Amino acid sequence: MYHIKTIEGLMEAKGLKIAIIATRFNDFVVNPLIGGAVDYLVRHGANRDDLTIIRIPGAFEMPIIAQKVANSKKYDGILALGAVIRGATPHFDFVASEATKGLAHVALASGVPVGFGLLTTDNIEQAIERAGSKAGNKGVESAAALLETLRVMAQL
Ligand code: INI
Repeated sequence: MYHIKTIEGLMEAKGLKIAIIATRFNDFVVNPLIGGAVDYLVRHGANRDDLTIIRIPGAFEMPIIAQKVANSKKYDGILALGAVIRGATPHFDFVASEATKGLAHVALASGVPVGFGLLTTDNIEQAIERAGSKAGNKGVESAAALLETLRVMAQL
């Protein structure tokens, strides 16, 4: 077989400074996302002193806060944790789409990777399932993806 150069990232958090931006909106789901993410990062070598949790009002505010955090150059990566849960009006679609677009824009414009731990669900049950029960914990998954991305980026 041909040897193919492959770049991969280990989920190793030692020495990384990570800002966790977490919404207060729907905090009953967001708090377990934070707990899962912090537990995962610490178990993968992060120093608690290198983690900063920034509480913000809602998902709509995520991009502006992420932009400020990224431009501060104090953090290697950003983890955005929140939950947008569909209601009876189109509000959900605007908040979810602006948060998603804005976070992607911040990551690309700044070069600071953003872990996307924003739940977008049709109902409360789906959100609870993704915050540490039936469907895993999106805080953990997005923390893992952030570590892997950071470790791949360091080799490029
Ligand atoms: N913010 C959320 O984080 N999740 C939601 O489900 C949500 N809904 O459904 O309204 C939500 N709205 C608040 C929004 O993010 C802003 O904080 C608010 O509009 C003030 O700017």
